[in-house]
Amino acid sequence: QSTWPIGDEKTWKDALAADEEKDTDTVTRHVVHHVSTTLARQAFNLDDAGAYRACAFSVRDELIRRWNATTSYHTAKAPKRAYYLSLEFLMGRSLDNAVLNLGMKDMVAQAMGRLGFSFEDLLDEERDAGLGNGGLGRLAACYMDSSATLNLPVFGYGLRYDYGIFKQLIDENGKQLEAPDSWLQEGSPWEIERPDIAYKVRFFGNVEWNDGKAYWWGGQEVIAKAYDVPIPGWKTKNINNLRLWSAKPIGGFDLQASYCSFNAGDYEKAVAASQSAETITRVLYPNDNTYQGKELRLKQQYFWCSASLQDIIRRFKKLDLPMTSLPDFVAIQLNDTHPTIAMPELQRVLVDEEEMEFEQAWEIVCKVFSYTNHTVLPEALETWPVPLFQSLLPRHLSIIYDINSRFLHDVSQRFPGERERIRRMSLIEESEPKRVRMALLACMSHKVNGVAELHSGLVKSVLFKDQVEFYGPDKFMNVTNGITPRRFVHQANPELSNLITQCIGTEDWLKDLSLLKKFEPFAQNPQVRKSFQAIKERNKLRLAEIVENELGIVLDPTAMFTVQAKRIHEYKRQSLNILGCIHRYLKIKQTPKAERRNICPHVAFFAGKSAPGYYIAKTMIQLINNVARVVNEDPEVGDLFKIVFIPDYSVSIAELLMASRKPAADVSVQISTAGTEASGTGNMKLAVSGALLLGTVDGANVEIAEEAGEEQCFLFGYLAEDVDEVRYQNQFNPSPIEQRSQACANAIQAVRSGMFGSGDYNPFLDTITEHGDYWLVSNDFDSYLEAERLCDEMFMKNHAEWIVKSMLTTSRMGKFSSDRAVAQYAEEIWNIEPEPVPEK
Ligand code: NBG
Repeated sequence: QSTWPIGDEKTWKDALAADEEKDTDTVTRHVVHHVSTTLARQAFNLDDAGAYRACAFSVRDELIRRWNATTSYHTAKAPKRAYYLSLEFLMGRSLDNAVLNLGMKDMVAQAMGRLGFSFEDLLDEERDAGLGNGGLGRLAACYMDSSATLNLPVFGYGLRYDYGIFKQLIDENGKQLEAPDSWLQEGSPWEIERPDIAYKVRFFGNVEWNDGKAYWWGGQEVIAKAYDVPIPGWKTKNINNLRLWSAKPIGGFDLQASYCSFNAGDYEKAVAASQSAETITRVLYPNDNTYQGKELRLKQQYFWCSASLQDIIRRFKKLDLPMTSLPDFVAIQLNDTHPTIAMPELQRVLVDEEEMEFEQAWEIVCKVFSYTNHTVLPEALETWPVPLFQSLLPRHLSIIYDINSRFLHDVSQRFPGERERIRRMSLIEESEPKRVRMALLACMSHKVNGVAELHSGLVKSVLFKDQVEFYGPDKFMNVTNGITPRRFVHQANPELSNLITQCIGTEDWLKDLSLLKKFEPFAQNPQVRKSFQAIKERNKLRLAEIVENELGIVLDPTAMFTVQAKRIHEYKRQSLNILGCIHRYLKIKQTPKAERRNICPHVAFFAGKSAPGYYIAKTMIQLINNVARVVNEDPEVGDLFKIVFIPDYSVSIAELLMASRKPAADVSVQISTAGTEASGTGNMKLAVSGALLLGTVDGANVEIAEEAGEEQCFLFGYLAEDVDEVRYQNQFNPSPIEQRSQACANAIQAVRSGMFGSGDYNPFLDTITEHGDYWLVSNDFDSYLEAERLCDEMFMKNHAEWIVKSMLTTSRMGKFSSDRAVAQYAEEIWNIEPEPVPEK
């Protein structure tokens, strides 16, 4: 920038330079400035909440400064960019992450100290941004962090829900209650409102044809307004952008049509219409791994995709290039099938607005998009009823039909006479009513990936078998998930982070996690082993204190802490865990007093939410809480066993449990039925902090065991390749449950006997005993108990070895950094390069 648009160049430059200077004094002044201006408050009435906000605003200023620099550099340079479309971004808290990434933590903590506040306390004032359900949303957040860290020009697009994932409360009967999460009530300091960036989005209406050209008109129009969330990377000037759309009515209350003679009725109609617009981004759908075919959900999807594409195309058009160059500048990643409607939408724009030939346009669309599949569970696969599509998005439906007829023509050329194959591959399912198969549409993009080796294999061999045969195998690949070591080790487990840095002599492992392997030799160093163990013990002690203060349960911090923290789902099998707990309880009670000292003391932690409408999962939560109550109050059990359900699991609670400002797990419980958990990422978070894996051969567990060495893990259960057959037996030729597992039958019997209160647990228990045990709880039960037994034995009798295994696990988790995953997307799918903002 050589010319200054206005005023005096020197004045500008001096002021900008002065603004860039950062030390404790300037930070203190900035915070005070925000207290008195932004918050309009004074020192004497400033509480922690106010101090947090002022502090956050001053950190945000720094983010925005660097964000501006990145934006103008990238605009000038115009590199190819990747756009990550995700309906969920589970960001959690931002303050600690921002100051660490900016390298300002000490400065800011000192400044707040001088002003009379403890920075650590202020961190707890922040509300989580909970704009996601579980792994899929947190993965998107980790990928944003890694993209910024790697200086990659990646832009996120999502929705700014007024209400994020509900707050989970547990009532006196142990049942889950849901309360709204009004996270924006006090406003968020981490977003920048952009009234200047807004697009119109149309729904419903009619399609008319004129001269072979389609016109889509009428219906409802709403405005998508942008809110930007700056994403800092670790030790880089680059700050990326996450753009979230909020729905607004056109022109506020739409009174234009009637403003000559509007009356009370019109006014009310206008207010209602504006509410209907705003409803679109009101709330996040709280389902994880299940599809719910609601009209409003499809509206959310189209609203978000249309706005994002308009924004992407506007940016591209500044380059003044023909539309055919779009794939050289734009890569769009579909995070699951939720944004698949963006494909026909881009086709609509290219054909109807840019007047391109249909075939040529579709070729461009396929080159621009790529798709990540996150599940093989049939209940999670999106298919939208054709009548709903027809009414909400009539032009898109006709485009999909066009694409489908061309596609099926090609299929029938390749596989003549194979009508069954054509029926399977059609984008339209011939059900009543007909349905649009979003995953098959997404498969027309240029790359399709699964999220762990095992999962990607199933994607190819089961889910998209026909598609692999048709398109060839090159389109289908694997990118194993990862997590950001900044948040889940450095920030969450600072003591461990420091120990690693001290041992290997550099902090570089935080941006090249493969360097963790240099920590491995220290597992043989007794001094370091002691420090490692001491850190774990302190973390467990702190977690125990929190549990005592918050839940009134007193824990023995030397007991083995097992953690299963994730959404509550039948396939994730909290069932197996809680029935295992019941077995343990019964066994303790049967063991003569004198022999009880041979029992390994245990604390089983559970955390997770159930979808509000998922009856069986809610029943499992109730059972966990009521078993916990009975066990924890039984004086005979004492310190031998405690069960803790931590309510309202969130990113912040994950930081606490897993890696944690109190990373406290000894054992990571990952026990999904083999072949059902696509990857899992909690397994990675726990493993880097040294928890040993107690798990099935599923998802990323396979690769974790491969990396850590199987000797470090306790694996059990049927393998994915055998599940179908066992399931078939269970359903069509079942043996009595007692034969599959006497221990399982006993635990179930104990529940039915009323030992854990009179809750109605039968619908859940019957899934195991009466309805074919689809998830193989009884079939895997005994081998689960055996794995637990080995685990206990080592923890009790050979704790020194346990610590070595724990250290080996930590040092071998280098693969599971989201940096590695994102670099792989950048190179193999998006074809983009790092664009670091140059030093001045
Ligand atoms: C989830 C899988 C997890 C996986 C995350 C992130 C969906 C549809 N899938 O196993 O269940 O770790 O995606 O890839 O939410």
